[in-house]
Amino acid sequence: MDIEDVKEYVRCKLDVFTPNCELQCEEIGDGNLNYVFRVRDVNSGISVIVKQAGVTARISDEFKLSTDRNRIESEVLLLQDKLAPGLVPKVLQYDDVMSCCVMEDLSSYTILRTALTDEQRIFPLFADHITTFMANTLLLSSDVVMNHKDKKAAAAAFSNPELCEITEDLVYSEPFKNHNSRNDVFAPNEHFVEKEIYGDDELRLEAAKLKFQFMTNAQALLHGDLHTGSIFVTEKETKVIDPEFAFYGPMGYDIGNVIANLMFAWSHATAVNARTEYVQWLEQTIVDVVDLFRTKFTALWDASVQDVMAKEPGFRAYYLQNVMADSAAVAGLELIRRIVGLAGVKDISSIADEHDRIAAERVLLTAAKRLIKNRNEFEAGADYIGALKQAQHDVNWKTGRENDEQTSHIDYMGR
Ligand code: SR1
Ligand code: MG
Repeated sequence: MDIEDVKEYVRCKLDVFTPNCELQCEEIGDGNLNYVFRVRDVNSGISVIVKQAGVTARISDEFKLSTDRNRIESEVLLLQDKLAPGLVPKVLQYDDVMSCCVMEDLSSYTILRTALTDEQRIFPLFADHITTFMANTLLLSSDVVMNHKDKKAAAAAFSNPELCEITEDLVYSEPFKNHNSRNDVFAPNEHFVEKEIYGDDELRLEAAKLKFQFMTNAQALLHGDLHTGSIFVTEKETKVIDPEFAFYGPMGYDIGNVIANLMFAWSHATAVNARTEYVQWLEQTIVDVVDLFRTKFTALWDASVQDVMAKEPGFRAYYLQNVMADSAAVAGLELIRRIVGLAGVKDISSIADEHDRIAAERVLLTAAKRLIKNRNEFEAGADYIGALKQAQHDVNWKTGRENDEQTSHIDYMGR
């Protein structure tokens, strides 16, 4: 739909607007896939969001995508609102024919990535909100809690092969091989990526194991793309949006995405010398996301576990340990794919100083490798901060040595 179509559509389809009302409409989408319109009644001030899925991705016709993703997104938002009340926008209606969903307008909120990267704002309740969202939506949609036949029916209803294929390609394959020749590596780090990522056999083997785990472990109904661009915030509230990549997959995929994207914010803040209070809040938020998730997951497990064998002593600890290891690995994969692969993040691309960006990328790639290879060692939130600090130290040490050896500017940039 174009802007005039959207006005006509909501006038006809929505009770909240009268047939003769005066409407304003603008296209506000900044994502990679869809078209997002805000429509407002000039007199009443009432506004809604209309999100429409096209047959190709907004960023490139190369991605041919089923419009069924709009049905999945709408149904998942309705379900998540039951599992984690108040943490997703309200869906007013969705329409299979037009592949569009009408939902609550969150214009008083800010996208978390923008608030962190451009504004360095602190959100004291974010870790609490996002861990409630993840513990509830993941555990309560799993076989641990659900009737197993209902869970299998849900897994079939939310089968999402085309969006999963994007993730299988962009997260789990291309960053390690560049076989489709569409990676987007920052030129001064090309040699570093060739050696440390494409050239690391052990890393590629672990990525292969993780890819098949992503494709086969139908553990819980994931959001599927839970980065800071999929989260709206105010100081008091959090709303998770855009679950069009939702499907039944490993829980760690959502948790690892949240952690990695907070690491991107941390990396940006460090590169631009953000104020200490803000950097400390980001570090504490990474710690809290991991530790609060564990606490909430454990309490919710005890309150809601249904499966007879899942009640065996020791099984909860075994299950959670696997989820935490997957989360660490996915955090590493997300860090690598956003630096090496096709879909970057502005936290990194907006670092203006070339040397700062070179260092920021190398620190995150170094931490990412540790997160993937040593994933079983990441249990508590502090482990993630330890990996970042260790990587910072390793990269500074190597850079210092290169400078001591009077490596030329060009050599250093290209190494
Ligand atoms: C072609 S889509 C590229 C990326 O945008 C989405 O938000 C997902 O993260 C996907 O990988
Ligand atoms: Mg999205």
